[in-house]
Formats: sequence, C-alpha cells, structure tokens
Amino acid sequence: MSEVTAGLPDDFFWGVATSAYQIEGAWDVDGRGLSIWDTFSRRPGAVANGENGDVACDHYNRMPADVELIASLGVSTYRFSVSWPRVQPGGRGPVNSRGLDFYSRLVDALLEKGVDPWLTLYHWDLPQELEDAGGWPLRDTAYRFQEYAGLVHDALGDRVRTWTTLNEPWCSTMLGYESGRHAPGRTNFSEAMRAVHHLLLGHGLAARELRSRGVSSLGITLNMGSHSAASDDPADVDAARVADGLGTRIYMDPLVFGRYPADVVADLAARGVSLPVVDGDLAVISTPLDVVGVNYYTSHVHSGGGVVSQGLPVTAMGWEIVPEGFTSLLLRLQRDYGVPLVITENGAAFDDLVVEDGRVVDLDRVSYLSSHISAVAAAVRGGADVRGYLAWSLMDNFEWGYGYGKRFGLVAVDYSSQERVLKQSAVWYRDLISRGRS
Ligand code: IFM
Repeated sequence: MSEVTAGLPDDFFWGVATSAYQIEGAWDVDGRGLSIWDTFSRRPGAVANGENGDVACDHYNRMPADVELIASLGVSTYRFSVSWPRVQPGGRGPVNSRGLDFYSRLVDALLEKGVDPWLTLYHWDLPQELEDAGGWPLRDTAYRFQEYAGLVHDALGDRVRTWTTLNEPWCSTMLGYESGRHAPGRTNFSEAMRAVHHLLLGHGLAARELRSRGVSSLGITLNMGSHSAASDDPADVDAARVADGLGTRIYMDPLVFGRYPADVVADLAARGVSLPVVDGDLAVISTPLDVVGVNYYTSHVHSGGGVVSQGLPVTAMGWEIVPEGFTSLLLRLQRDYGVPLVITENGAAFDDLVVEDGRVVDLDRVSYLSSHISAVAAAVRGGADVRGYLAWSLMDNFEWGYGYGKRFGLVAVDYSSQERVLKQSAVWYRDLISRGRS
C-alpha cells in the first residue's frame, strides 16, 4: 500500500465522474427537450466566451470509445448523470425512449467492461418547461422529479445498483436562484430558500420511489467544505456559523435528523424568509440513506467582512488548496451525522502544460489528487466511514459559467478534433489503483 492510501480498507473503491450537460453535447437530437442550461447559456454574458454545451465532449456520439477509456484507467466505478430533458423532454408525461436508450447502452457497455454504473438523476439540467412553470421554488417540481426517477428506474433499475438523487443542491439554489451565476439565473434569496426545500422534498419523494422498487444503494451528493472563523471575534464566529448553516446543515440536518437547524430557520425569519414546509415533508426528506456523496474542492475561513484568503496556493478556479479541510470535514460528518460517505467528486482545474509531443504534464493536478486522497485516508484512520473515491473529472468538459476554459479532466480533450489524451494525472491515478489491487 502506498503512503497516499495508507489506512484505506481493502474494499475501498475508485472511480471517475462526469455529468450529462458537461460532456454529452447532442443537445437537439433524438427528441431531447431543452434544459435550463440550454437557455441560460444563450443569455449574453452568462457563460465565458458565449460557450454552451451544444457539442461539449460529444460523448453522446463517442460513448463506446469513452467507456473503453474509463475501463483503461482500471476504475471500478463510473459516476454519470442522466439528462432529464433527454428522457422526459418537458419534465412531465411520457418518456422519450430514444433518449433513455442512450443510457441503457451506456450502462450495458460499462457492465460489459466490469465497471459499476453510479447514476445521478439530477445534475442541474432541469427541463426548461418546468422552469417556465415555476422551477424548484414551485412545490410541484418535486413531484415531477419523483415521476422522472420512476421512469428512469423502469428502464435501468435491473442493471444500475447505486442511485444518487441530486448533485449539489447548494449550487442549484444559491447559484441558480440567489446569485444568478448558474441557470436559471434568478436572483432572489427567498426563491432560493423555497428551492432548497423543494429540492430536498424531491430527493425524499424520489428516494421513497426508488426504495419501494427495491433500490438498496441510495444517496444524495452535497458539495461541502470546512468553514472556520478567522478569530474568536463574535462577528467572525457568526459568519462561519452562517456559512456552515447554509452550506451544510440546511441539507444534512433534515436528511439525517428530519429537522431544519433552528439557528438557520431563525436567521431566515430575521430576513423575512421561510422554508415552505408542509406537514409530513420532513419525514419524507429523512427517508434513510445508504450513502452521502461528498464533493470537496476547498475550505473557507470567514470573518464578519467575508471570506478571508489564507494566502495558500490556488487552482485555476482561484480556489485555495486545503487538503486538511477535507480531513476535518469528513471527521466532522462522521461525528455529527454518522452516515457512510463516498467522495463523489474531488479534483482541480489547472492551466495544463502541454509539451511538444502532445503529452500533458499536469504535475499540479497529481499533487492535488495525491494530497487529497491522503487527506481521505487520514480521515479514515481517524474513524470516518469513507467507502470510495471518484475523481472529478474523467475528462475536460463544460465548466458551467466558465465554459471550456477551466480544465478538470484526467484526460485532455481537444475540442476541435475531440481527441482524448491521457494526462500524466490519469496515468498516476491508474497506477495508484493498480498498486492497490496488487
Ligand atoms: O464541474 C463541477 C461539477 O459539475 C459539480 N461539482 C463541481 C465541479 C467543478 O466546479
């Protein structure tokens, strides 16, 4: 066992992750409907260089070769998301079987290669028609999500073992409805909080639907980091509490304990905002989970005046590199919530160095991955129940508001030729996994 992985259990699993809108392209074929990202990315100024996911990595057309690529890394698990508007174009009503067939072929191809498909139902691409009807601030969207979960399960439930309902609801709510930096681009805090509750309700309804069909590996994925105070000054301590409340506890507490945190509810009330809870909702939301997916990129130190830079090295996203924050987050989740965890995303964007023979020497990424996998191992040695690690991302892709300029891939994508080239980090990751096997 290498120093990086020391302490990880023998059955710890490794994988890579992607999401539909970021890689698939093929935005208008085989009956796919529009999603909020199709619409938002066409809004002037919404995405860097006016880019969008129309073509992306053309994965929809290159899927068989991409599955070969995934298998060549030696991973046991591939996490992907299903595009809701591809399988149910308007977000309600009948299924689009041509769209669903794509995922059926993907799942078959993965299984044939011995790779376990890990399916996420919602990675931010809400059907535009549902947004037009009110989006996540509207309660009905949660019921539409339950229906969609059932339709996907009808088609893939015989072969997909692990089901994740939502990816990073914080981004859907705070970026999508509060800051407007993500689709649908609204800027209303009260709507964002309504979206929090309806996303969680949608999660719970879908979880019950999947449970009733016998799914036994079920979870949700949250993006989280450690939030600490810059000093003992009460304003700094309070800023850290608020960030942790809106970042972590507003999701984890209802999911695990069936109640929203009292301090967060009080903060909201002070702003004249409330969560639209109806009797019985919290019992639905706290349907037992088998796993919580953790997406970790960075941590933050807060003062009354905002986030305080620690002067640490940053990735191309400007995010500070804080592996210790990863260890403390995982230990804290274990202590406060006691649920099994899987790292469903971790990785970094860097301005990769391409050398003359076309090789990509991304030593920054190797170092980031190595320090963060070590951080996971340290948490496991400290008692955290972490079962697997999925690197973000399999390949460079559409990084939302940043377009194609930010590259998170282990595999480089040349967007003009769609050629894929393993970066040094991919080779490093493959070797790490194969050393563990032997
Ligand atoms: O690319 C995103 C992904 O879609 C969700 N988690 C964070 C990644 C990097 O920003």
